[in-house]
Amino acid sequence: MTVPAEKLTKKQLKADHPTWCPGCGDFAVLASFFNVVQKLGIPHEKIVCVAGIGCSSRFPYFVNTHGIHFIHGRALPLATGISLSRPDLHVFVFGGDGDGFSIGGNHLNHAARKNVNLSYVVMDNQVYGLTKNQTSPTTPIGRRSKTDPRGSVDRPINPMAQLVASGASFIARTHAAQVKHMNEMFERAILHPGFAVVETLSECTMFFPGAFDSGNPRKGGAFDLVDETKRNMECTAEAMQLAEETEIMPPGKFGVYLESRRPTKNELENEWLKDAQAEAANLKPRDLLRQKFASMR
Ligand SMILES: Cc1ncc(C[n+]2csc(CCOP(=O)(O)OP(=O)(O)O)c2C)c(N)n1
Ligand code: SF4
Ligand SMILES: [Mg+2]
Repeated sequence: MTVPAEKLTKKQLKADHPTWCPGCGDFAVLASFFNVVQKLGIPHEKIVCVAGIGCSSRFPYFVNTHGIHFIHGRALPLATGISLSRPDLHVFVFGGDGDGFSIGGNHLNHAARKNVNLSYVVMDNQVYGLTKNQTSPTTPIGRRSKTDPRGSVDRPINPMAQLVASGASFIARTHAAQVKHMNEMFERAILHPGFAVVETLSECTMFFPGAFDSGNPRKGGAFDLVDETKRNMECTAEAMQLAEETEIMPPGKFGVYLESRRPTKNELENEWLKDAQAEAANLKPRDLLRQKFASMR
């Protein structure tokens, strides 16, 4: 990590006042992002925030960093390009359950399996908030919404199982009402080299209030943690077992489900680039690319 010239402050990181509804869980996620980035002292000019579309995806407006509020479900391919072309930057992706698991679901699978170096926070509220209450891919069966007035009939996806299956190398789960835990998960995700994703249960107080009370001790629920001392953190089978518990024994466990180290796409491409440059008289990457395109004509 590059050492910053001067200490980054929250004041420098804040931008517009968030336009979320009062009590929306996304406020806590934003506060946690400020805390962790400040604590880690990431150089201000090296931070990029990318998002798709949704209430949660409005995130880049509220932070004073490089950033883009992009196309619904397409934050990850854009962030992949930024991460690969500028490995010196810290690339963050923010979005919702609809953006990440529905319209952007396929991009998620591929960015994860390629182990692109970035940190991705999915603010899962189990509903489409921005478009005012439609069923999302994580909405529980039976929940009524504008698209399912008699209650959802479709089996929801299991986000943790999907992330394990797609090959993400760091997978964690937290709750926006558990600030200390959320900070810890974000910090570990940022420090992880590779595709790091944190599913953050973040309540939509407007359309799905109480959705995550079962994981909140202040609301009578249980916030049970993954016991890392009893687990092999690199074992996908163990991670999958924890993922299944989120369905069999809801709300399941919170914490790091998987933390494994394998070469990132950034590292592998860099090796390829160095070899290609050595063979081509140290051409600049853009000239190498031109040469490649010319050979395909
Ligand atoms: C291509 C495209 N399809 C549909 C939409 C409409 N749309 C905007 S946000 C959204 C869903 C957002 O849900 P989610 O990602 O869960 O974010 P939340 O608002 O809940 O934070 C939809 C369907 C769009 N903007 N673009
Ligand atoms: S609609 Fe829901 S998700 Fe969107 S800002 Fe309001 S509370 Fe948050
Ligand atoms: Mg949502």
